[in-house]
Amino acid sequence: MRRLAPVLRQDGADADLISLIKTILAACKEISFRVGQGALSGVLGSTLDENIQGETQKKLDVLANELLKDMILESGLVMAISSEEEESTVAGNPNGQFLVTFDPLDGSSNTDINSLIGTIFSILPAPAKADPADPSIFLQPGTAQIAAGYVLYGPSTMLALTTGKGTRLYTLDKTYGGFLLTQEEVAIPGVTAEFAVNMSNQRHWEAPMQAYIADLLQGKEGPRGKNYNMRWIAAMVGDVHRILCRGGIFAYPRDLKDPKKPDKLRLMYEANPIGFIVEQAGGLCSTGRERMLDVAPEDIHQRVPVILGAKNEVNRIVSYHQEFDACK
Ligand code: AFP
Repeated sequence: MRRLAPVLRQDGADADLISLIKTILAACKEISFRVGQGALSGVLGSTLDENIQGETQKKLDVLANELLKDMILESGLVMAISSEEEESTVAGNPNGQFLVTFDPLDGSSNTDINSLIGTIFSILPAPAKADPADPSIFLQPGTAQIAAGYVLYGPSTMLALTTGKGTRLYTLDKTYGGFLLTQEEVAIPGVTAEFAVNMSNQRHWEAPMQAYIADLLQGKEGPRGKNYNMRWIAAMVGDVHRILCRGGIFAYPRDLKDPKKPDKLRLMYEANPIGFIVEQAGGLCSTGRERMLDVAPEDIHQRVPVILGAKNEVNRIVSYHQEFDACK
């Protein structure tokens, strides 16, 4: 089985990018070990603190964030980092050629139930001669990403990674201590019969999403003429990994539950890196109204509606939004 670095070199990644990715993965290996230890290493449960998102921080959120932040900054390769767990960006090497934004532990509500969790990261170019302490250097569209990946902490620890030459899957070989290539080319089928959405929010969704899911739920007696199955892992990395492995559609749509916070998922360190991975695997990622990677960021913790996966389904949901907006 092929190791990560030669595959990245074959994909044209330069030595500094490979070194940065290996640094991020070294932190993820440590996180994987701690997650695997679970209650044995006292990492379960919550702290008494809240993060910038107003969420109670899990001990593993804090541990994962510190590991990634310290190791990435120590590499000297990055001008600054931005994390879900950090209110503002953290300056690094003024001559660093990269910026890294990351969700240190996606699905942290799953930590205490031994379910799937992950780390999501996005690598952007650092603007030349920029001020490392200026958060606006991160406000680049998803199309500017140089690389993106997630590490899934499950029965095995897996990596999905793209540098713009397709999406590949790797598995952590805990004996050798490195990630080995286990799926060269990932291709998401255009059609599917499996969807993932938190149905408990249905009554709060906009009309286009209500209509789309209502069609699916009518099964073969309904307008889609076939039965659909539903899954929800409550960790985006877990639901997206299933889609990379066997197809499907995932949505965390806009809901009007709390008009002040209509969207849940974060653009910079959830939607954009996952969108890059999904597009490079032949799928689509949209807000319902715009290609995710074209969204012009306004804030490092900006939230967006997310619809991704099988091309035909994403295009259908976008068309429902267009019809709805055209009637407004
Ligand atoms: P946490 O990291 O706070 O657990 O949130 C996970 C997440 O951002 C995303 O990974 C899930 O798809 C989604 O939220 C789960 O949201 P619900 O708890 O509303 O189902």
